[in-house]
Amino acid sequence: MDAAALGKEHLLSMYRMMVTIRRFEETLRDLFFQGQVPGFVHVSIGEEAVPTGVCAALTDKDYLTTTHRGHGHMLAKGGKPKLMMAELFGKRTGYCKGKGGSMHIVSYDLGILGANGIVGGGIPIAAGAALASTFRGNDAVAVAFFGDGASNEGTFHETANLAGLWKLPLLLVCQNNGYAEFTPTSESTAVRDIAVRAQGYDMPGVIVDGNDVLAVYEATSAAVARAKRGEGPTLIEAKTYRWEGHVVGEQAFIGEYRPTDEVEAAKQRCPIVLFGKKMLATGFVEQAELDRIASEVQQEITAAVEFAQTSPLPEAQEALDDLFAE
Ligand SMILES: Cc1ncc(C[n+]2csc(CCOP(=O)(O)OP(=O)(O)O)c2C)c(N)n1
Ligand SMILES: [Mg+2]
Repeated sequence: MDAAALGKEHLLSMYRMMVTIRRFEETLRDLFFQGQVPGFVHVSIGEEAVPTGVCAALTDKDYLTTTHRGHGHMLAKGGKPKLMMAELFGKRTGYCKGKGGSMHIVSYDLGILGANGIVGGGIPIAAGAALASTFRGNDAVAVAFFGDGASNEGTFHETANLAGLWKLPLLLVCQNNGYAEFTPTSESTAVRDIAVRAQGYDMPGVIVDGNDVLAVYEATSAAVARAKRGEGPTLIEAKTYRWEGHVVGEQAFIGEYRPTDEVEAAKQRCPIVLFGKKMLATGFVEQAELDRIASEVQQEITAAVEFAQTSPLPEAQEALDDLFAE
């Protein structure tokens, strides 16, 4: 895709989002090691172009579901770093009053129908939102983000079948980072390209470079347009790589299971660096502007951490509030 055609503001907002996701997760990882963050933390460092490119093609009224590795999707759909950080700290100022945490964060106002600790659990939920959108006739699309591992779950195949049959306005976005926990995709998945699975469900299957934010944006825009024309779902496989472990702190119990040169090669294709270079090449973005964005993002993340650290924990008597529908 021609970067210049998108316009400077749009390009810079995507750059800012990728840097925000990177700084948010690097900071979160460091705070986890300091013992400040409860529970498990799964970061998506190296995968930032996928949530950024997809969500740049969505509107406020569109929906998404995400996974245990969902901070990037939340931020890219409009999540505020300070409300997210507070949630991850278990504080009552967070998105779910501190009761959701990293893997169960939700914001209905933003169209975020939930992160999900159950692999593949969010996929049928997004299909439900897409079906509701057809009943309401409100032109909204739903996106299910999931991993390569989740594409082997029944929830993926059952949802893809109904979505293809009913022509739902659904985007199935498989963020293929090469591993499910500690198992390489090649040892768990019968097909080399997950996108080919679309053929079985009467929808297009698109492979995209998941480290190229503009390529992700372009593929998503085409899938959104198709969905809005009533032509049904699209499976997008964004090939990327996770730089860090499956879960922060895993080195203590699992050790290294990936070849060092594989990880290093992936780091040479940093989506933020690649996009920065592409923008500089257009000639209307200066390095100083990119530096300014990085420093503004750093300030925002620092403020988010302070907000989280100084916010109160929920009271014990609130433990059962908001858990059951009226
Ligand atoms: C139904 C279910 N099975 C197994 C697990 C354990 N588990 C958590 S994450 C994960 C790997 C998921 O891999 P993938 O879908 O590729 O996502 P990634 O972690 O790479 O982002 C597994 C097996 C789980 N949480 N839920
Ligand atoms: Mg994976």
